[in-house]
Amino acid sequence: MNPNSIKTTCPYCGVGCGIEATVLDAGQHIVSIKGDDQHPANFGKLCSKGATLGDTVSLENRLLYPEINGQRSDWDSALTLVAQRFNRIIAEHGPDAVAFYVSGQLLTEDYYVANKLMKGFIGSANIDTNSRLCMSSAVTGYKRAFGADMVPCSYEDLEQAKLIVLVGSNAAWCHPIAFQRIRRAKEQNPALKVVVIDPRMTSSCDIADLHLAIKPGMDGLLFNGLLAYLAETDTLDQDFINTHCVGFAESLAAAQASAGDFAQLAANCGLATHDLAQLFAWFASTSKVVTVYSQGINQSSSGSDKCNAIINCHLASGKIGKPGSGPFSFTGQPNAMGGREVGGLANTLAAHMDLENPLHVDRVGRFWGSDRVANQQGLKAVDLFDAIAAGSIKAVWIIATNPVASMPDADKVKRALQQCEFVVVSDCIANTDTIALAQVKLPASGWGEKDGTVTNLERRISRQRPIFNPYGEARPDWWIISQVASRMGFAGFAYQTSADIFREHAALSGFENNSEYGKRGFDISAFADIEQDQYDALPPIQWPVTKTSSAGSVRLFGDGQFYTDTGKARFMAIVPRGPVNQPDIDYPFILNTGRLRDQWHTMTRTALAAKLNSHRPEPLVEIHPDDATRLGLKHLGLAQIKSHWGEMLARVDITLSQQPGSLFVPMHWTAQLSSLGRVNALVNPVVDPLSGQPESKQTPVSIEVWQPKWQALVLSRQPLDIRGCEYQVKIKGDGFWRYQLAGQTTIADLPNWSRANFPGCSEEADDLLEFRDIDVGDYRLARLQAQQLSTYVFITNKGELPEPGWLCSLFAKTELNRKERLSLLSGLPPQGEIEVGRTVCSCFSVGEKTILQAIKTHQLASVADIGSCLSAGTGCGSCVSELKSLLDSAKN
Ligand SMILES: Nc1nc2c(c(=O)[nH]1)N[C@H]1C(S)=C(S)[C@@H](COP(=O)(O)OP(=O)(O)OC[C@H]3O[C@@H](n4cnc5c(=O)[nH]c(N)nc54)[C@H](O)[C@@H]3O)O[C@H]1N2
Ligand SMILES: Nc1nc2c(c(=O)[nH]1)N[C@H]1C(S)=C(S)[C@@H](COP(=O)(O)OP(=O)(O)OC[C@H]3O[C@@H](n4cnc5c(=O)[nH]c(N)nc54)[C@H](O)[C@@H]3O)O[C@H]1N2
Ligand code: SF4
Ligand SMILES: [Mo]
Repeated sequence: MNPNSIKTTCPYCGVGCGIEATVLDAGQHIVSIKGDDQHPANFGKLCSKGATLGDTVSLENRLLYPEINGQRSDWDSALTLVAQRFNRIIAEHGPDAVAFYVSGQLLTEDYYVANKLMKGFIGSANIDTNSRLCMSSAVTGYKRAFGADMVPCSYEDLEQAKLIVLVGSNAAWCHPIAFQRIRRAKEQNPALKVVVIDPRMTSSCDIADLHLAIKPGMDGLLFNGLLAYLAETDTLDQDFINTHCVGFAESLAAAQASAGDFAQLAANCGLATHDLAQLFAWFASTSKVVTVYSQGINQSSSGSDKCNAIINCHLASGKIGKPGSGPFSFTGQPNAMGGREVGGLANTLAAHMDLENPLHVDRVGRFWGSDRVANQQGLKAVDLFDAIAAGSIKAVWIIATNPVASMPDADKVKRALQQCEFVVVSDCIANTDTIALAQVKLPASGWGEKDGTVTNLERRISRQRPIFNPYGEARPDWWIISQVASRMGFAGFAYQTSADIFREHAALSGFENNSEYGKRGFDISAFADIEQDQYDALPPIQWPVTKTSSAGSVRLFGDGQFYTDTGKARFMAIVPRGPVNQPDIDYPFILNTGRLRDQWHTMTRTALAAKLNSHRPEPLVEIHPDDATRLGLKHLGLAQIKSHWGEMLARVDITLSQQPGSLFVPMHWTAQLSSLGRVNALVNPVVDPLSGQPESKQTPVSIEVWQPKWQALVLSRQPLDIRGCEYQVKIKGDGFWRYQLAGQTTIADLPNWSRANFPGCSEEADDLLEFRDIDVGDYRLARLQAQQLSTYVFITNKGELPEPGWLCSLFAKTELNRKERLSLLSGLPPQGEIEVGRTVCSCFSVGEKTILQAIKTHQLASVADIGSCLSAGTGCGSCVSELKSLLDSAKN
């Protein structure tokens, strides 16, 4: 390890990869990033997002100073104002008139303090988190089955398993480094089988022996069918069921009643009988099975039941608590797990204690020194924003999440915040859809400045360590919250460092935690007295970590003991339900939403890295070719999608990976980067009655051609403020901005419109190249300054826009030659040069066309050949499945 480098953790997904960061220039915020060879989550590997973190830590877009009503302020005024307004509203309307909406991207220490303030001292449980939208159903599932929210498995189990079922998880894109561990395990042990259950064919199917393109929402039925099959084929683990579980008979009866006969079951799941039979036979006959599940299961109005339907099958076959086995919820955010530990959800208390248990409330009250600890559940996210809309919640503090973009029925959330009496937002970024609505903006320090801990999806606690000093006046979230708490008049928030908070959190986890009081699973009491230097040096470790298990715990429930009243695991009787809103004549398609490989959620940070913006540059809608043909939709044309709740525009991607009747749209675009690309404006606000998690994967929608009168590609060294077009997407490139535009109102005078919209392109400018064919409505304008391209405009009324790869590459050139200047007006590369096409490999910026050309010219036959020729696929490896598809398409 370089002696100047600092070990820290990636701030994106729940895999929790270790990073070694070396600051090259602190003043300019230049840092080199590499994977930490020693970190047990990734052993040195990073995916495209982790590897480009260095491109996201500049001052660009940072919120640097507190603001009140749009004016720069100072910390003292802002903190005092927040404390006073909250106190006043609580005095007038009671503690339930205020709320916090926080995030699984906070550090554990930030989260702990926010929860302590709201539940312990304000005395309301109106603190909910974006984790409600993410894994609250998984929490309900585990709590019902095990009596505690405990993820039983580890990454090691993926390597030891003989069958891995990925259900509702696109791990290849969403948990890339964990997925690569599975890929490697399969390479080393070809007998390891992988099954993907997903209505779409995703990149995760690349290593699958079997892909079950299930009818959307039918997973509960499928796993009920599996339970019935295990009973029928006598492949249950009766000993385990009898000794360690309760409720089996009822659960089996419910499963049998819903499943019906096998042919019927397969038909109801939309699957071929032989495929379903294959999965069932493999599950029944394989001793070591891990079922990995994520948002295709959780984000459902019956998500909790689906989780339990999966867990039931593992309990019934004894496939839990043993190496290579278990129901493994892949949580999404870097610290969703830490949030669960501190009790950051509106229906949990702290350290795995419950709001409705008077003994727990009393215990936490004594520990915190407060007699006003909340003793009933608060409002869950969708209800919480409804209460803001209804005016019963009058002040809200939103921290590290962007609900105007990520909540279902997002326009309603926007309206709720617009009319809310007092909105405070803490963010590290200055421009987000949510912070735009804040009266008070509080600048939080971001990744690279923050200091604390996170817990990854296998219960492993790792340190995030600071590599830079805080920018501007940005401060850690725990500091901001503690300051407000103290100014509200509460004792117990005088923390000096994050280590102070971690110690307290660890002590609470061990407080009255033994058989005399009822043992709680979450216990990190070994750290209750941790010294600052030990905390600073803390190596990654999996909880529980107690005095007797000080090395941490790889796997849970190996002893068959659970955390229910009886110590036995609970089977749940599941009656499967489909999505609440079904397609109808007006909205005949099911809209599925989710993630892309190179963007993180609402793009506030990943879109700062040019490398991450060219894999999928625009909001897109995936549709099956038959549906597209029927509706006259063209590949790369534009489409309007509508639901009962809202509408959007997206670029059409016709693909066989989508099943007929379904559409897929990524969740990422916001109003900051697109005019009409916010998919959550359309998503139904239906929730699971137990967990409150929204059904973000199934909304009935319609789709139709959106025919523009003109389209444009604009490239500019400076960001632009373009008016007067319905479709607009802004994309950051390396040294330039790219705009994809389209409008339905004919522009009467293209040259004048262009000159008015693009700075420096006025009549007088003498450094312009121009081409007009006004009859057909084609117009091009290029501005060269000191031989360099500074602005480029390509407008067409009837034709196609050029692929932008070659044009974008011109911004890296210090001087354009004559051939290039001439080619500018056609938009096509000069003869002899090829258009690189859309980026496939982000690590080495290799485009689709470059790869296809190389396959042809050099007769490349494998991913390894492409790697040695172009380096593509040899970095993070996330593009390997796309390289395989390109090899296949080149063959045909
Ligand atoms: N690149 C990237 N990675 C991320 C994130 C990101 O924003 N970008 N976010 C992180 C977070 S917070 C999370 S929660 C995770 C999410 O990780 P995942 O859950 O793996 O990701 P999603 O794309 O939301 O959805 C997973 C799959 O569920 C499928 N699905 C939809 N409906 C159904 C259904 O009815 N049944 C089944 N079986 N499947 C269905 C979708 O087609 C999709 O492929 O990703 C984490 N990792
Ligand atoms: N349709 C649809 N909607 C979804 C989903 C889906 O699959 N489909 N998935 C859901 C899921 S699983 C999730 S997790 C959510 C995610 O949705 P959000 O949480 O709303 O998305 P992010 O973009 O991650 O928002 C994090 C915000 O915190 C800021 N931030 C980053 N670091 C810090 C920090 O240290 N301190 C502070 N104060 N701010 C910080 C970022 O700039 C950003 O504004 O979206 C949900 N919404
Ligand atoms: S898999 Fe990628 S995004 Fe997830 S923690 Fe690792 S580097 Fe970060
Ligand atoms: Mo998530």
